[in-house]
Amino acid sequence: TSDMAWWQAATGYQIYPRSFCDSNGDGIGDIPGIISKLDHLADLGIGFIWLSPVYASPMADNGYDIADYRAIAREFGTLEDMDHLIAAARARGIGIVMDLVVNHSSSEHAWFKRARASRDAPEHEYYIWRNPAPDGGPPSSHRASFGGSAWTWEPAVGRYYLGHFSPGQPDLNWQNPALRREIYKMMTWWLDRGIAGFRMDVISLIGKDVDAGIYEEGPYLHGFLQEMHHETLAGRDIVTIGESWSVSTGTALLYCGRDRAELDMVFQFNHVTAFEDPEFGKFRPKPFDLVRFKQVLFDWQRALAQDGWNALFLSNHDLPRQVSKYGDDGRYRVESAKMLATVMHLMRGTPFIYQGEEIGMTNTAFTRIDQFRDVETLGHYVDQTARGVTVGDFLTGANANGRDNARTPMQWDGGPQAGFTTGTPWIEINPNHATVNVEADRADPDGIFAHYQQLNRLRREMPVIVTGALHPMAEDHLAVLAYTRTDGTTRVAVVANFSGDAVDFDVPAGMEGHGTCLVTNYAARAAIRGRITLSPYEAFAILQS
Ligand code: TEU
Ligand code: CA
Repeated sequence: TSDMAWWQAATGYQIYPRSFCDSNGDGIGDIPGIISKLDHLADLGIGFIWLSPVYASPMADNGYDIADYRAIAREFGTLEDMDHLIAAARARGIGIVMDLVVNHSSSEHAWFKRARASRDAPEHEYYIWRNPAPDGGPPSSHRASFGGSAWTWEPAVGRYYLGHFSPGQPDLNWQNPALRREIYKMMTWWLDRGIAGFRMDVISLIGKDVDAGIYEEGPYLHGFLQEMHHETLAGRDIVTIGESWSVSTGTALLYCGRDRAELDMVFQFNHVTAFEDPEFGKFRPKPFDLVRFKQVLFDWQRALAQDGWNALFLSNHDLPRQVSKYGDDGRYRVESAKMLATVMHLMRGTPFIYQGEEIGMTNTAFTRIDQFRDVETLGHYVDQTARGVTVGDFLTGANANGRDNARTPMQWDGGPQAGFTTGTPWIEINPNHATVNVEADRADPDGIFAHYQQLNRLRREMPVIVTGALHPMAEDHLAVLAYTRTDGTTRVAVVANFSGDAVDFDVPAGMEGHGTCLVTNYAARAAIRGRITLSPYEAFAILQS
């Protein structure tokens, strides 16, 4: 319909550039590599790419530490390559959504170099400085996300600066109007290059009140987002997705409500944090519980049913591969990859595919800490082993939830370096690339890629899948996730078995009926009523009439 935005009907695809495709054999993915694979993405049927950071950076956090917002990292290419990517994608109907990392910069940014050299530099105020505590120690006990204190001493100015993530990622001081103007100018500069929008890194942190100890969703957040919208985003046909690890169903509409003039969507993580250990966090995962998981996802569906819009995803560059976390990456890899895709893509919202997900890539298992590259994993390794966690236990947690395990290179073919590079990859390639790769999967008409193509096609062709109301079904069932989508007289029933066993399912009255099977990972079903038995990881959608 005409009141539907392009980004509601589109599927997003996340590229983690370092691991996507290396064009020059230095072992690092790059922009020319991405350009060479655009046809793969066009065939998949996506509408836009969320490109993780490609800006100039010392790569302490693989680009989430930006040294120059208007330059491209040398290892990724040039600004000319970037313009070429924007145009080549656009020619295939694909928009480029840039990652906007403005809670912090790199400590190598020219602003920070001036800021740390003198209290009198205007840029000093672009960052967050505090005097030492009376004992000379850091101003507060706040810990950095990647381990250690969040405060770093700078002798040249006799103050500590805040690095909420790590010392290489000093927090920008959003209280400073000149800094905010610089950021808005930079955003406009990118928008004028023809990009399709921004994914905004940890955006809920920018309104922090450090002295009150408030970091997430602080008192200044929505004022800044409204100002940003007014100064740079308004009047452009773009998409904005704000990342927040703290947003809840209670606060979501403050960001993406229709009348707020802030953002279009949020990436929320309630379905992830529900399974983290309160003390040791992600490195000590709690067992998965489907009922709890459904409750979180359905609560989000209910909360944004009338206003706002959901961003649908299970995986990204910070999270485990979905087939390893929520499915079965062994015997039922193909079935469970298709099941998870079906469930997520047919909910109400905009679905995102994390590179490699479209062929069912799995988490890579590492056996030694020196195989990891990630600042988060390495920082927590130091912290947690110092607290008495054994190396073995830490590695188990890291293999389950570490970021690098899902950042290994794209597996394009079964060749020596998976077709990713002709050189030595920056991180080891998953040995299963011999069988799990784009070439093999795409050659199979029943492959995972073909399944995603089908889901993307349905989204383009059937308005009920984009905007139809979602009705949760069988919310207490221990193994089955089910819902219907309705739009006038059209109804789509979606049923998925999250277990590796055959499961009996008493079809709720609200989804009984017969019709046409739209998508399935087993033999097509036409009718569902009474008690049905679902095969391991079976998932299907039926258009009921
Ligand atoms: O992630 C936000 C964030 O809070 C992460 O530290 C998250 O808690 C963690 O990765 C979960 O494992 C964003 C980016 O997506 C991430 O890659 C960056 O490292 C981080 O911000 C800092 O920019
Ligand atoms: Ca390269």
